[in-house]
Amino acid sequence: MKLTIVEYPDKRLRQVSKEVTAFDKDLHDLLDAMNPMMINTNGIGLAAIQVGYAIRALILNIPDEDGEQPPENLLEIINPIITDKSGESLYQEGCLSVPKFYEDIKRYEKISINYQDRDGNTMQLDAEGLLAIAIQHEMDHLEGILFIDKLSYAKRKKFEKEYKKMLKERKKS
Ligand code: QAP
Ligand code: CO
Repeated sequence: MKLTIVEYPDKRLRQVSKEVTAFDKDLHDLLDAMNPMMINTNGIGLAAIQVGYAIRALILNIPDEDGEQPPENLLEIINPIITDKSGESLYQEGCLSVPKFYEDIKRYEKISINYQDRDGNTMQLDAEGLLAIAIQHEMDHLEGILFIDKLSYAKRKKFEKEYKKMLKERKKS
């Protein structure tokens, strides 16, 4: 299964992803292909829509103290729902679908989610810190929302200008 990252301003990123109902080999193959894609591109989180599949599935692997992302730390989250949230935190986010741009974004500090694993088992997770931030970022992708949508009008305008320039420069090489 060969995957490529869908990049802004591709309209596919605006789709609302559909609930996963079949926990079958197709789902497992997709998840198995998303993991190396995320690791090899220096990602910590990846939603299925970022590789063109509009289903409510995402993966995360938050680097440990040594900056490592061992496979046993991989989280596969299907059909997540936030059941509780509290606090506020600011973190400089990026996104594999918006390369080379980073900006401070406000998120909940702590969240609780219900979700399903790759076999459809119901799971519960309490998250804080970078994991909580990353889950919220990836869950936004399921609704077609990007972190740049949360910028002030002035910062968004600056982003659009810089990003267009970056794409143009990239096309030359
Ligand atoms: C989302 O983002 C996230 O621009 C995951 O050139 C980010 O993995 C959640 C990346 C921060 C919480 C905090 C971005 C790699 C990776 C780039 C990513 C790039 C190469 C972004
Ligand atoms: Co993203």
